[in-house]
Amino acid sequence: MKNAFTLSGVVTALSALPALAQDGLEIIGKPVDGLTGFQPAATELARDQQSLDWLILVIITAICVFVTGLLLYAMFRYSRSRNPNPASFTHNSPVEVAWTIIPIVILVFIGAFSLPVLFKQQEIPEADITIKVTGYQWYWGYEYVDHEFGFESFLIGDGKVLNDEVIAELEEAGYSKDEFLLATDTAVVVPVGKTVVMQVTGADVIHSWTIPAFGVKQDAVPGRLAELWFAAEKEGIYFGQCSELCGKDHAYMPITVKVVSQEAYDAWLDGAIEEYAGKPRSVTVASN
Ligand SMILES: [Cu+2]
Repeated sequence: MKNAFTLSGVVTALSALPALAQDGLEIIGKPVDGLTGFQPAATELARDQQSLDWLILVIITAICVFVTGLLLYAMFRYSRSRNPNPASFTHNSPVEVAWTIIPIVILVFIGAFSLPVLFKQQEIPEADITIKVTGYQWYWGYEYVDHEFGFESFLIGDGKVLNDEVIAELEEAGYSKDEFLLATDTAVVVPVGKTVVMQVTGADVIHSWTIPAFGVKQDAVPGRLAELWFAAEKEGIYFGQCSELCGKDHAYMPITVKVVSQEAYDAWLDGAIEEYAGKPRSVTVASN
């Protein structure tokens, strides 16, 4: 194995294109064994969603504690032994008005915080970079539409066993065995801080494209072009997984997004345009 690692190191150093975007990138957005909760928020959208989640968690916890307390009190205070003759009234207007008005107020309060978050996700801003993503059984295809090139992105390994061969493949692509089932052979590369609009569709059945750390998820429906947007704030590697059951290999079509500096992005873009025969960058600049 040692030899394979050394060899893979050399291969990584030599293969300029994939390694370039990877160098020094920290893996930020990925599930971690034994942890619960959210992945670190890497966009404003994800931060908003996580704050909203906390707000609602506080509210529902308070309601659960209150209702449980009332139940326990009623069970104790009005048990048959303590209260042999139950009251015989049939209604209580003030209480009924209160249990109608208070939930309405709580729901309006939640809506006042949740609707702006929803609108922010759904109102697609002007894009710095537009990428069309197509879900296939069972991999993703990406098109950088401004530059007219595209590529496909497959899971590293066959998803079934993590053997030495797959570990070597992962190492070669700059990952470790911890990224098995998450890492892909090619990745979406975007510059940090730029507004990226993803146009999401499916080629065969419905898939769903997501990066949890960005707070985005969009069904990829054949025949429809849906959109999502994000502006990642921190350089790093982020993973997602197809999130709509799409057939037998649904679990084996992960998503890798690398957020890199503008310079690294430009260099990657030039390499990708060359490799995938896209439209050179200068053409787009001239037409702006
Ligand atoms: Cu799927």
